[in-house]
Amino acid sequence: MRRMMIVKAAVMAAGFAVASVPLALAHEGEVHSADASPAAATAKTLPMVAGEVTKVDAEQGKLSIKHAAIPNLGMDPMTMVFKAGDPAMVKDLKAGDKINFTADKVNGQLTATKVEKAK
Ligand SMILES: [Cu+2]
Repeated sequence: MRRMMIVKAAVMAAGFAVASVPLALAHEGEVHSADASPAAATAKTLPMVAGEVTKVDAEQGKLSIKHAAIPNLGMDPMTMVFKAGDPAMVKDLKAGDKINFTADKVNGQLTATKVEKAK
């Protein structure tokens, strides 16, 4: 039971849909999760990623961020839209702000879960 939870967390951290992991793959999943145990740990402590806010959509609660690579999402540097994890983010930020932030998939939406202004 516990092991399954860990496998699931590792898969989610990798950003894959977990709805239908076939039971036949459970064994491979175990091996993989052993390899990826550091990744499972980062699911709780997400890596800070450097970025620059390019647009703030206060109405939609969304931020466009030109971001560096996001290891926990397997994402290369790019500019894209994130849901603001906290409504306060769209009030505190403006285009051009340099930030450090954490990103994760929350309810299927790529979300900036924590944002700090860079100095
Ligand atoms: Cu991206």
